[in-house]
Amino acid sequence: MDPGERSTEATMEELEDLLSTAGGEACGTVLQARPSPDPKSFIGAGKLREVKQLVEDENCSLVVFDNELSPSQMKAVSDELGVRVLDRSGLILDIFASRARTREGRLQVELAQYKYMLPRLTGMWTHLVRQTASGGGHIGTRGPGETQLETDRRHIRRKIQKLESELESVRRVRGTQRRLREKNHIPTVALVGYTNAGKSTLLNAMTGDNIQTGNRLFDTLDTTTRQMAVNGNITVLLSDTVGFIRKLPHMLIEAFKATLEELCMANVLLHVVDLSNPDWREQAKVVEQLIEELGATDIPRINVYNKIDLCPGEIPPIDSNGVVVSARTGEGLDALRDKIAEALGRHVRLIKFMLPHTRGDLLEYLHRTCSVSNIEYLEQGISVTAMCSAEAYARLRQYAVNSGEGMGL
Ligand SMILES: Nc1nc2c(ncn2[C@@H]2O[C@H](COP(=O)(O)OP(=O)(O)OP(=O)(O)O)[C@@H](O)[C@H]2O)c(=O)[nH]1
Ligand SMILES: [Mg+2]
Repeated sequence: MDPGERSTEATMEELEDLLSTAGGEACGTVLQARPSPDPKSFIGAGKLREVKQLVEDENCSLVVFDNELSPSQMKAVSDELGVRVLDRSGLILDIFASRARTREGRLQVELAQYKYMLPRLTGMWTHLVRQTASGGGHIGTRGPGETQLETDRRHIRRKIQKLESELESVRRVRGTQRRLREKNHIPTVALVGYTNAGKSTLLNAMTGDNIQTGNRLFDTLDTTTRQMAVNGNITVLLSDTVGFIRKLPHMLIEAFKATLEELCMANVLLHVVDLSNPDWREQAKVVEQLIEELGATDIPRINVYNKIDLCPGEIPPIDSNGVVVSARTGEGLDALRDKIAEALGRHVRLIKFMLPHTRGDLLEYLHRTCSVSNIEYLEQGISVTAMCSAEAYARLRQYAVNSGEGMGL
């Protein structure tokens, strides 16, 4: 088994957190070490009996597997245990479904759910048949045969297509908004990180905003973008997005790809790490892998080691790209702003120009390529303040009042 897929005490603890996030309560945990999964029942007949005993003793109504089971394994296990069986992906999908707020978020989750359901259809039908048969003397009635199953498959495929095209049109709108932002040349900084690392809390602390945060997994599903003043010279857009987790179901990554692609458009990534979690190194690795999968490795990155207020004693050595902060107490946030300014400063800078009245063409150029924040028509010329790219600065340098030093020119 891929080491990333292996269950450990840490992943089981996380599974319990996921379960309570979904509104359940764990009544027992079974961990098993075996070289490879049993093709039929995943855990093997002996272990299955042990789980069945636990289910009966504790009167459990649901069994959740930390690993992904094949549809037939899921059915075999559920038949044997006589209770509902979910795997980690199914549980995460369930949480996402309860959290999605925006139209795009809801469409994305629904799409992922249908994709998850499609190969599992056979098992679900049999389940249904068994229930009706035992529930009310319908013996002899014909169950849904292959024809029914095929109709349902077709139905779900059509539903998937419909969702995909609805998503497409929602995204076109967002694409327009993004192009508008690009046109205005406002640099963007995106927060990424493991779920519960403190991304939304950090966004609130940096922008004075009040978006929802919470000590539960997957609190944020939709992208939120806010303006943030990095310093007197630079204003950026800071965006918060869905958190990552180990073994994130693939259909969710696929469904959320467009939301996540926003990350690839950012000028700087802030990777938020929860330093108070004993498992933070592993979590950071998972995030690194997903950043790679999304093709965002080339974007300058700052590692933000958060929740330092919860870490008594010595701080572990961190990389030179890193900064230690507490989104709760505000400690280290100035240092973080400096780091962001440093990372961005090579690309954009707020410059004040004094243009001759005769150079309306340059004013037009600034409007077209930069974000202009202030214009005053004075006797000695037109005073313009704009967020400039190195290119724009180079072109209008002779009229600049302040310097664009350090922009790599
Ligand atoms: N003590 C302490 N708690 C923090 C800090 N930053 C965040 N938290 C808490 O950690 C929990 C998670 O914070 P969020 O900001 O919701 O985390 P997130 O990364 O946005 O999580 P998801 O949206 O679920 O991915 C909340 O209970 C916060 O109050 C910090 O610096 N110190
Ligand atoms: Mg959040």
